[in-house]
Amino acid sequence: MNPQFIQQAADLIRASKQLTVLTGAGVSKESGVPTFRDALDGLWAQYDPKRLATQFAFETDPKLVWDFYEFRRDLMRPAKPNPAHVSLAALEQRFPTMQIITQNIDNLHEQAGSKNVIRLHGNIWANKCFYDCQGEPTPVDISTIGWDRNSGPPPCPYCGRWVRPDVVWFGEMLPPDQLRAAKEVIAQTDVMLVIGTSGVVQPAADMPYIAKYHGATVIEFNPVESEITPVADLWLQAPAGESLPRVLEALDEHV
Ligand code: BV8
Repeated sequence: MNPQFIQQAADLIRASKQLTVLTGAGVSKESGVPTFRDALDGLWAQYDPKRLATQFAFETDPKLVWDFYEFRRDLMRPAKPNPAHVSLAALEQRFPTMQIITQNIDNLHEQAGSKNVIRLHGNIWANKCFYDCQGEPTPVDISTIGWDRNSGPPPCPYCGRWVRPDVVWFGEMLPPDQLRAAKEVIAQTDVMLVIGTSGVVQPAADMPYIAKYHGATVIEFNPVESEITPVADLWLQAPAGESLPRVLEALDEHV
């Protein structure tokens, strides 16, 4: 990776007034969490996650979709924040107004110590009543429910109907409060880091373009070209777990 790009990224971040970070599945890759584009193995290799992560799939086969999320929870459970998550938490220490906007549902930014995290697509560790029977959302703590875990989703303790993961499925609206918070900070952003996203899923994928429209400088951290690369002012073509720590070192060199 070009050391000049590291220095340029550090200089842009150092001079930033509102530093905003958009992350996708790639930031958790080095924690051992497969991205959406990674072929899943075993039983799930035959399924397209985009077709399973929908209300229709859940209503059609609640056990299949519930087991898909249990499979991913089992994959994510041992995952620990990697140097990319840790670097972002350290960056927030230096830039207190820094805001992370994440597409991820694995909670690894929070585990690394990041405080300002907007979660666009929910949290795989949380569950809710499929019908939000007590109001939107109706959170459900499944640790308090005794049910046959081989039978698919547990029954809602309030209405007895399905419980589902508290994540945003394809075709569902994003949580309005999270989307509003993201739009507000993007309008004030002068430097946006875009880390580990293919830039396909809307409306997250539009966010770097909107930031650019508002005059922001966009720095992409991704080993592979993405839908965001065309709008990036700087592209650090390396795994984020390698490039982000080097940018922080370069930041410290000129303190
Ligand atoms: C909505 C939670 C209103 C569930 C997820 C406009 C145009 C076209 C389509 C649409 C549109 N508006 C809405 C849509 C439909 C849809 C959509 O975008 N479809 C896509 C497929 C075209 N969007 C929606 O439905 C959204 N809702 O807009 O509501 C509406 C509704 C209907 C119709 C119109 C409007 C809801 C989207 C949320 C879906 N839920 N997650 C779950 O996880 O199970 S999205 C899910 O997939 C992830 O959260 C993530 O966001 C996405 C995968 O994207 P990435 O994070 O980018 O991951 P990916 O694997 O793709 O890429 C990883 C990248 O990392 C790669 O580039 C790789 O090179 C890089 N990488 C790898 N290793 C590293 C690395 N980078 C750095 N370091 C490394 N080491």
